[in-house]
Parts: sequence; C-alpha cells; structure tokens
Amino acid sequence: MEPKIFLIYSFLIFGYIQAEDDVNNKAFPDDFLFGTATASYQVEGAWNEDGKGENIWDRLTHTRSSLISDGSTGDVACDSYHKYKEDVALVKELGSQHYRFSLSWSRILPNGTADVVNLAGVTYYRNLIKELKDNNIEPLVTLYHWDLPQVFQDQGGWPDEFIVDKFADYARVCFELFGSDVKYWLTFNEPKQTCLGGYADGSKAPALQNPGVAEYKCTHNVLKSHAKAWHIYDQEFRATQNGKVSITIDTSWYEPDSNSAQDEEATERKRMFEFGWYIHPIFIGDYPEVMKTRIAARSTAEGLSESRLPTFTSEEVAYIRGTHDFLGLNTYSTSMVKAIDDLPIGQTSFYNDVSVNEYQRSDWETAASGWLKIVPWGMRKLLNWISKTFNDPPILITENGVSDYGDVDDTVRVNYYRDYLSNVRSAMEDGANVIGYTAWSLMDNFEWYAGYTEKFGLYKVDFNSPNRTRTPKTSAAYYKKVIQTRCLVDSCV
Ligand code: GBH
Repeated sequence: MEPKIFLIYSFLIFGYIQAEDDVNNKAFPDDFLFGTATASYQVEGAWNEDGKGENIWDRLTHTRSSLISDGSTGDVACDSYHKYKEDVALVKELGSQHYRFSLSWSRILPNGTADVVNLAGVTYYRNLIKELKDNNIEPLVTLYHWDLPQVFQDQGGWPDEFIVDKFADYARVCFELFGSDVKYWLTFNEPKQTCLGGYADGSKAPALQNPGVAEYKCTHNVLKSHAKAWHIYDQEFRATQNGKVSITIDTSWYEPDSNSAQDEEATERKRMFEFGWYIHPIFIGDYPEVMKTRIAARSTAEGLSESRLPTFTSEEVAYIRGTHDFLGLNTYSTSMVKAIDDLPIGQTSFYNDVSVNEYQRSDWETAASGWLKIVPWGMRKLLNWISKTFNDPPILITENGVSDYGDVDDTVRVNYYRDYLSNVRSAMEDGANVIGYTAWSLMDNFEWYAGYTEKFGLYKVDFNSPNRTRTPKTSAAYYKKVIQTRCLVDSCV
C-alpha cells in the first residue's frame, strides 16, 4: 500500500476523525451490563454520624482545606447516607443493571480493626443493598475507594506492612455481613492513585511526599492485601456466596509520538509502569520485567544496596498470581509519549524511573478537569492492547466519564458517552471481551482536590440546598435510551 493511502486508511480505521455518522451502530449484546457509579467519601456525607470513625479524607479536608480548590469537604456531600432511597430511584430511572458504590471502612469498623463493628453503619449498607435488590439492580461493591481509617494512617498507612492483615480482616467482615447479596466485589479502586497520590506526589490524602520510595512500598502492600482478600473469599465464601472478586486498575491510553522504535519502546514501558505495575502481578505474575530492571539499575546508580522496588518471594508471586475473576478498568483520557534520554540519577521518583516525555495534544478537546482530554479512540486502542497483552480477560469498565461545570444541558457529556461507548463497541468487534460499562458518575459529587468545582454527574445535585436536590441532565436521558435500546444511535443493526 502507498504510505499516503495507508495513512488515510488508518485514520479511518482508528477513528482519529470521528463525526457523528462514525458512531458504531451495532447493538450491544443483551447480556452486556450497563451501570453507574459513586464512592463513599464523595457522596455519603454524615462524616461523624452514628458512630462512624474518622478517615484520612475527613482529616485532610478538616485540617488542610487549602489543598481543596474551593476549601470544601465531604462532610455532607450528596447526603446519600440519608438519601440512599432517592439514589436508588435515580439508578432505577436510568434502567441501570448495576450500581457501583464503595463501603466506608471506618463507618463499618470505627477503629479500623474488626473487634468493634458499628451496627448503624452496617444497617446503612444493608438497607442500600436491599433497596437495590428490591429494584432488580445488581450491587457492585468496592471495599476501598481511598478512605483509610485515620488511625491506620497514624500507624504508617499503606507503605507499612501491618496494613495487609488489617485489610484482610476488614474484607472478611464485609464478605460475612453483605456477601449473601453481593455478586461482584472490587477490593481496591485505582490503587495507583492511593499510592502515587497519597504517598509520592501528595495529590490525594494523606498528602505525603516520599517519591520514588513510598509509592512502591504502598503498592507492594496493596497487592498483598488484594490477594489476601481474594483468597479469603475463595476459601471461605465462594462456595456459598458464588460471587466474583477483582480489582479496579486505572490507566490512560498511551499513544507513541511516532512509529520510531524508540518512541514505541518508551510508550510500552510507560504502559507497563502505569498499568502493568498492578495488572502484571495479578494476571501474569510479579512486576513487569522492565520495572524490575530499570528501578534496580537506578537504585544501584544511586548507591543503594537494594532496589527501591520491593521484591516478591516466589511464594508471594504465586499467591498473588491468578487472584482475579474479571478485570475492573477505569479510564478517562489519553496521553502521547515520546522517548527521551533517561533522566539523571538524583531525585528519585516513579516518573524519573519511567523517563519518558508524556504530553497531551493541544488540539484535543478539554473537559473541566485539565487532565481530562476527550480522546474517544484511546478507549478502543486501550481495550485491544489489554486484551492482547494480558490474555484476553473479561473486562468490566468500572468508570468512564467526563467533567464540566454542572449545566443540566450537558452536550459535551452526551457526546463523550456516545463516542467512548462507540469505541467500546468497536473494540468488542475487534475481539475484546468487554462484559460491561459503568458511567462515572450517577450524580455530581465531591471531586477530591477539585471539591465541587468539577462535575461528573448524570444528575445535577444542588449543593446549596439542604435537600441536595437531584435533577436529571440531558446525558441522563441519553444514557437511559442507550441502556433501553442497547444502541448509541437512532437505530441499530
Ligand atoms: C477516578 O479517578 C476516581 O476513581 C473517582 O473517584 C473520581 O471522581 C473520578 O475518577 C474523576 O476524577 O495530575 O492533574 O494530571 C480518576 C483518576 C484523576 C488519575 C486525575 C489521574 C491526574 C491528575 N485520575 N489524575 S493531574
């Protein structure tokens, strides 16, 4: 093929130019799951009600409010602790088949440890789950969406190994209390954000900064915690409860800046650091080779006697490998990657260990969140790459969505869902085993360091009203129609 023709051809195939008539018009299969999601700290409020213990986001928003763009907190948030029936009615109204939410560890175990169980907290989640089941909505439950009991942070948090047993105890309590009504569990939401954000760059609670060291220790313990919880479920609960347990890992798609061997290699390395760091130990075994060799070499050059990347024993590798029943994937955006010379030895960090130039193109449409560039074709490429690289796992997209400033007439969000879902459908035609899709988020909520300044909801929440009134946006109507017709356009084939 002529290079020029090939270029035009591949543009068409990969959808660089995606006008409305390029939207995939194949119906989604009947058994494909459509749902929506929230997370405990972002929606519940009731931060100190009914015996709930303090967690690291309570502490951070109360003592370091300058870190939050509008100085706000999740003290009340969407008040879902009191309004869960309304929330379930919204989920129902959309026709969602599942609702993904997370449990607040310190609401269930106020001291973090399993010796004291807070009955009011347990009742809240029992009621929520019952309300969902009564409405034929499948609960998809995340055990940990970033809200560590503060008492455990005071003892060192995720970088300290004691946390593994604490998490395992907590997981067992949750399987015991709620497992008879839950078929889908996720141990961790986006552990990369917990570890890099919480302990290396300070962009998430507890906002500590020990880059190049603490994120690796944190991840080591998160992976052990995940595996332990999975084994507990497998040995003690699977036979009677018959559910599935996995983890949600987040990544952008990384596209090489050119097809030069250097850019291709740098890009694959970036994917392995960003995504392989978590999926490789669980789906293949141990950290990716490229992480082990690079971090070891850089550590030696720094004069350290051992690698900053901790080592798993062969027993641990075997214990972690295979601890999945599907793959949970959160993805929002795409970045370009260009090869550069390795960054100099000195300052340690995850990013220096990867040593690439990552950027986003200026002609990509941007959401309210600066990091979120709207690049629908990245979704298709990501799903295909995961399928090829990690032995074709069943993929449940557990988050995907876009932010704006909260207008109910949210055309940007309608187009985002249409175009990203179109690429999901195309990836399925390419052969990716995608079993479901979860829109982030059911409603506007506390967006971490962005407070209430960036909105992701299908429903608007009026944060000025004590009722926290919920109003459907245009995107809610669109998503409802998609779920009903299983089709992204007016009529499907
Ligand atoms: C998800 O994280 C969370 O699970 C969810 O709680 C959250 O509300 C939702 O997305 C929307 O943000 O250094 O400025 O480039 C998304 C994870 C957030 C990871 C932004 C990368 C880059 C920030 N991503 N982050 S920046």
